[in-house]
Amino acid sequence: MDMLNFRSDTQTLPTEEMLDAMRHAELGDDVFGEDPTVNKLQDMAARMLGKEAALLVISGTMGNLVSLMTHADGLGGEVIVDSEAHVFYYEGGGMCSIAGWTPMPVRSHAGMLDPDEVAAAIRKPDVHYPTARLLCLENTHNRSGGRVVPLDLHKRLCAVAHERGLAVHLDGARIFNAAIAAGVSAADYAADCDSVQFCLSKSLSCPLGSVIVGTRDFIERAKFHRKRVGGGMRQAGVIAAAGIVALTKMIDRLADDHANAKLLARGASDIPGLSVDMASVETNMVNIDHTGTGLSTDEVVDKLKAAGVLVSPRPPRAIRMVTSRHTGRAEVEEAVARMRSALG
Ligand code: TLP
Repeated sequence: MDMLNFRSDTQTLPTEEMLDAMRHAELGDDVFGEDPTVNKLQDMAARMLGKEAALLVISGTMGNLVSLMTHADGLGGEVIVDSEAHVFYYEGGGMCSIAGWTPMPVRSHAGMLDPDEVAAAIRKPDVHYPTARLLCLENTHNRSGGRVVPLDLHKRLCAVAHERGLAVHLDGARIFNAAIAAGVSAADYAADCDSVQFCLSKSLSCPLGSVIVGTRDFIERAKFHRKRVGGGMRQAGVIAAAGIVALTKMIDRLADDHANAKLLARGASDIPGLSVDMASVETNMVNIDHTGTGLSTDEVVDKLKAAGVLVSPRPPRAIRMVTSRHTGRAEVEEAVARMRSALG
């Protein structure tokens, strides 16, 4: 076997069926709303998430940014956001510098925000404070190792925000992983949110693309902000065609990635120097603590790379491995054997 790539599900390649669909897609100019394949994908996405309308964007980062620009509506204000959330941690500060929000970070605990801590972070209107207008959630939660926020906690967090007049945006980059693991539907999570962005790339295997869903009015306004940041696409049906395959064929198989992540976690935790909190492995990610090896995170990443296993650093004490359709049971078993000989 060649290099085994567990860095991220962002590295998945399109299926043959996606490539065929892209080749034969019926196309038009989507800035004019005239690409039939884009329109079909957007209708499908809105239906699946139980929302009025949907908008195709280029990436998850653009999905979050355009959603936040739309909620800001030129006014900005304060956004309550997990300090471990992707939108705060990994998106270049676009929420402040482009969308105009002032973040009020609240730290989650193993991926879970505490409704009482969120409530406490929402300050009463006062001439000194930016006005709190938005709560950002993330599910599955990336930095905690793909943890699933349970539906009842998710609903309580949305209620805390709505009771105080805040809107809720969900970064559901991996919402279908969350739904499958929780045994509910993506629409169940979307129901209490004002906007959701989810990725067609990542485990669903599209080469690119994310979708924002919300009310018809929200999506009309989001279209304006997408254009402002250069995301108005022309014959985008080539992207949407792969997205339609993703939504019809690639969701049910996510359970395999979750089972393989558990197998990987069990194998890794048997290697001296490595440990995994098994309860944290709920979807396709595994955060592995390497403290017992006495090595730095970079040293562990380099040793594993030399042994033919690509992983992501989570300094100072961990690496992250993500399963996908390219890393099935055989690849997981081979990776564990390589890790054992590299670090043993
Ligand atoms: N996450 C990537 C890296 O950026 C860290 C990864 O490898 O996991 N929301 C969440 C929760 C994400 O995990 C990501 C990507 C995004 C948004 C951004 O999506 P893209 O990469 O399409 O802009």
